[in-house]
Amino acid sequence: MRLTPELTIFGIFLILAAVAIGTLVAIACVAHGPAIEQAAIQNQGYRLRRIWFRGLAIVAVVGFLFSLPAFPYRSRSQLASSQHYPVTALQFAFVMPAMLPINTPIVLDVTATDVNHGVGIYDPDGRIVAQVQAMPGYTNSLQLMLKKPGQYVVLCLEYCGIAHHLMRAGFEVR
Ligand SMILES: [Cu+2]
Repeated sequence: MRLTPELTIFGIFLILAAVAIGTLVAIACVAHGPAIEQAAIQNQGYRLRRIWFRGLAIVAVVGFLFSLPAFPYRSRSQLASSQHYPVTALQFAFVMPAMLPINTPIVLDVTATDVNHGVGIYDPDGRIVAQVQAMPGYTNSLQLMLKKPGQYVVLCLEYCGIAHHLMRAGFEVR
């Protein structure tokens, strides 16, 4: 059996679950004695809750401030200067460019002519890099920066009719 990332994560989950269950069983084994009145531990519980809440709030605010510069969406002016490419989904094909530039901020303007479709973009290694819905009467603007050269695959990710499974397109990135 090949060790896939999914199996690795499952293995880590099993180990952590075993540790958590073991800890609870150990606590249950050593913690006996008369029950404590709730009022006696209530204030301590509230105090712990306050500390926990304030700690989480600080972590959230600091994390937000530090991650803000990496915000993945472009500003209005950056969007205007990005290269736009039309993508149209229909039963049962995609109409789109055969080639897209590498390491360039691009925008795919995605729409559909008949029913809802999904546009899933897979890089040359078969990993999904972006997905967006294609809807009739509406244009979704998908911001992208393709960093790997090679042949990309586009698959429909939303069941759209009898030949949905045949909806497959591709483009080259270089
Ligand atoms: Cu489909």
